[in-house]
Amino acid sequence: MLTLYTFGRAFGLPDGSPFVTKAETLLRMAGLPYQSNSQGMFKAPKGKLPYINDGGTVLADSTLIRFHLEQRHGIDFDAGYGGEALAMAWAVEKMLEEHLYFATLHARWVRDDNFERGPRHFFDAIPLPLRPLVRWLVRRKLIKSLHAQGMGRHGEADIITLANRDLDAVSTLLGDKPYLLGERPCGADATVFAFIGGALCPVFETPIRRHAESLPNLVAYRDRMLARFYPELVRGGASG
Ligand SMILES: N[C@@H](CCC(=O)N[C@@H](CS)C(=O)NCC(=O)O)C(=O)O
Repeated sequence: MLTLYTFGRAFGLPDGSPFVTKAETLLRMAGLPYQSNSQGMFKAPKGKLPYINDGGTVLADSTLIRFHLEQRHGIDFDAGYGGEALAMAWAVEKMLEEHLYFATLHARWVRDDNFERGPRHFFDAIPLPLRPLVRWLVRRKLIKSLHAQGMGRHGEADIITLANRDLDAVSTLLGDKPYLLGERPCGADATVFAFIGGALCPVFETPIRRHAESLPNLVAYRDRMLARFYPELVRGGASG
């Protein structure tokens, strides 16, 4: 059976990582049987999660995993959609992965209060004498990578402005449709759900989350996707 390597359920989300959530949502959309394994980080072929082992084929990166599912298993995530709509969906995916992602990383890892609520606990399984050092090293690496990427060079107010533009764009494009392109989910909905769900995560206090909460179609979309693909995570209709 296909194995998906994950961080594991966290913060009421399918996974602490939106990229893992995206890959798992694609598997659920495809209806393929799979098992999750949250012990795979040290063997990750690219040093990141998610990756899969599909009958001996080990493959990292959520988008490459999608292409693999399409090619190996004949899944058509975008059935019924074409042309301009799919080009727009691709652009939305990459905006969320390459732009909004870094703003939410900043909110979770740089702000002390959010770090204490969330990422700090990723290290809870490390033996106590080593834990503070490992936590400090990983946080420092993350902050350096944000600086190298560019988002980390902005002040918090500018980061919020930039992130809110992404949320507004998704909200406008979604409009009153149930899914990004229409009545049925397309492949990009796995990504939109993962990143909008992350932005709305109630564990983290951030103006980005508050802006997302002020866009009712995004909240309804997150709830719709959660109910459809993760009914086990829905408690009284909320995702927290
Ligand atoms: N392009 C990759 C990005 C994956 C990614 O950035 N994963 C992060 C978690 S959100 C990770 O594993 N980071 C661990 C590290 O950098 O050490 C994908 O689409 O899968």
